[in-house]
Amino acid sequence: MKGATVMRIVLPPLRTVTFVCVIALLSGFGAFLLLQNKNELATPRPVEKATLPEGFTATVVVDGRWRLSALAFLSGGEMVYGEKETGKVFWAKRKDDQWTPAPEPLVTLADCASDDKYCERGLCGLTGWKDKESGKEWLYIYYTLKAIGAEKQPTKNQIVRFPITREGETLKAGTSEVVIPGDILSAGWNHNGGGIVFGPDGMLYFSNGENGKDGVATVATASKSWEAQNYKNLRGVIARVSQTGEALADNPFVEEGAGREQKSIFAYGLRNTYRIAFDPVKGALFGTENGPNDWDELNIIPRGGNLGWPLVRGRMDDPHNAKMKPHFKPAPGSYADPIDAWARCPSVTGIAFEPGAVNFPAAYKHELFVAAYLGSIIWRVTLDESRTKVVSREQFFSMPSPDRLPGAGIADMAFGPDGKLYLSTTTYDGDNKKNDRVIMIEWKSKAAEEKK
Ligand SMILES: [Ca+2]
Repeated sequence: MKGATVMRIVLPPLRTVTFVCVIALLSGFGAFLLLQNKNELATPRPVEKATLPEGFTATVVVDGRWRLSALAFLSGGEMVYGEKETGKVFWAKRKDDQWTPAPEPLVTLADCASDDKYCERGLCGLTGWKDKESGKEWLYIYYTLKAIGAEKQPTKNQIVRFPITREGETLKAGTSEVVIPGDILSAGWNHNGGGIVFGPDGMLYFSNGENGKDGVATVATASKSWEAQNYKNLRGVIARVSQTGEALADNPFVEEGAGREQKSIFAYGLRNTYRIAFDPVKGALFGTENGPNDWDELNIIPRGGNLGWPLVRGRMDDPHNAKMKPHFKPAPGSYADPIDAWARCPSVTGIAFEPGAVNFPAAYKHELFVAAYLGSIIWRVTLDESRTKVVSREQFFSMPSPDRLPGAGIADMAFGPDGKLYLSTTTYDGDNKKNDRVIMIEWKSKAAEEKK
């Protein structure tokens, strides 16, 4: 995600509370605050003033959580959602068309970096995976470890997995195993990635940012960002590993003498790819990419690809890149331009493909959705037949105050097995630490139509 100027909007506590209350009362939403403790708002309830195409609705289905940085679904249809700083992963079950959140967390990461001064560190990503042969299921978590030993601040991200079992209607998580150890995912305070998904090949893909501070490097002024152009370490990359974290022999940078990190890399040249998703139609890997203050990107991430950071922002042929190009000599065929870019960064976060008109209308079948933190926007992206070019990008959803609380935005987004689109929010001010929620977007018309 973006740097401190965007992420850390700090207001004095009194001013924050006053601002929230004024907005709430002006909008008519104040009745909720007057009738109920603000930490215990009723769910489900409609999202006030959400902007959506006709026939769609947005409903708060989980509330009272804090900084929900990650959201995913398990094979039984359960929703799991993780809090960035507490390291807690909660879960909810859908029954009789209602989501019921379990009161106790499924997992608590006791060693998760837990202070908000760590900015983009903490619980960064979640995904579920079920082995079809053994029937075993796992929850994978990408997170930052607390400072270890003499360290003054956390410096290590790791990936672990927990075996998942079911007892009646209750989910249980067993003892965790380390999949990717922290010593090869060194963390800076920002650009910690956290995109984590299984591919159609059954392999684990994850994104790590370059852990560098903002800034555009040239050869002459090489900065930490330059590490994104170094495919010998896992900074500024997409990695591809086995279910248990081993580098794969058919990865693009495997060569004699290469270390584990290089052998794990699938693509490089990335600043901070926050989320990744596979196209269900053609199987290509897509990712959102956070630019510094300009040029957020939507990328197709090819095997062995160089995505250009820090030497190219947005498209290579854009005039602002002219001074960078003389230094940039990617290997033939390796460089990949973004398929879409935002000149002014909205801080793109979540990315999800519609699973096949399960709940959404037929016109939305396999459409791509991209979310942004700023303004809580979701765009509908239509691809051409080859699925490699953007035909159109139109705003699908936005959420103003009061449901967009001060400093709150969309952190993650996923389609559920019910074909509905779910998003989680992360608040960067507010002192009650219970502002965040999961919102469900569904097409009501389909249910009404089917009843006819
Ligand atoms: Ca790029």
